[in-house]
Amino acid sequence: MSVRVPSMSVLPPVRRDRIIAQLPQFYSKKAAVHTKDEFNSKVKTACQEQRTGTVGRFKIAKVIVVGDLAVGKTCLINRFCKDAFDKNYKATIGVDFEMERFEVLGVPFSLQLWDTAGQERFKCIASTYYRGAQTIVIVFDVNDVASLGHARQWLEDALKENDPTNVQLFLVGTKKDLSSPAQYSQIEQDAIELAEEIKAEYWVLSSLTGENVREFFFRIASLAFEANVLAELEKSGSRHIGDVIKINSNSNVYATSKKKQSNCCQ
Ligand SMILES: Nc1nc2c(ncn2[C@@H]2O[C@H](COP(=O)(O)OP(=O)(O)OP(=O)(O)O)[C@@H](O)[C@H]2O)c(=O)[nH]1
Ligand SMILES: [Mg+2]
Repeated sequence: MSVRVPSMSVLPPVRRDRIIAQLPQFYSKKAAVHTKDEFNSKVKTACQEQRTGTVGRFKIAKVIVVGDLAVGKTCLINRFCKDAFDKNYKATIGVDFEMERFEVLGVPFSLQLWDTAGQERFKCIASTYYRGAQTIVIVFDVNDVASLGHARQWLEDALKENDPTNVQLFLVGTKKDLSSPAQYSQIEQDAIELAEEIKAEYWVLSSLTGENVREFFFRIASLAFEANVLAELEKSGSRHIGDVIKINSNSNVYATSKKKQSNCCQ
């Protein structure tokens, strides 16, 4: 008996509330991956001209979510993916993952969200799933200074499995709803300082109320998408530079394809 594997073309359309047409803005200017108002112009043009290479066909960005136990990693993912919130704590055992499909500038793009265990005894299993991440989200609880103190260690562990120059980092404070403004502003100062130092983008949110959750994931998806398209353009650009075309098969005349060179990365 043959098994039919569904192709990408039979996937249902992307949900209307997962369509991104504008670059979502950062949370804090002091700690942002970048502070531009719009998507990179090369990326916008490539999307309009459908020159996004593997992005749009089968590109999936892997996102790993790490941090101390009970800081709210699972609740954060569930709020975004299922619009649900569970007030009872159920520790994640090892890892779990969710797929989220988006459409960015008219191009399909997916995030694979890996929810990892914060408990020490499951850390070993969880860390085997860190490899190949394009985005690392380090979560801490804004009501728990120790969880922010451990952020650096989580980052170090996640980077052991990944190329630091090729990942986007986010430092995220959760449970804002439980914090008073005075308490919160103190820890925020420290968090922004750390984010600046490790070159992470800083966010604060609440999975209970949903504040900033959607904005945060839209920002992750957009920045990962932008980086992926730029990498595709760079790849195709470098291929074209060394490209030679045999212009006369009967002679030994070869020429560099000027046309291809001038078409790429515009
Ligand atoms: N008030 C409030 N509680 C939250 C929020 N996010 C999570 N919680 C609670 O914090 C507890 C832990 O949340 P989880 O999401 O399970 O924590 P986790 O980081 O996944 O924990 P591990 O899987 O053990 O690593 C649960 O009781 C949640 O209900 C939030 O934004 N506000
Ligand atoms: Mg969990």
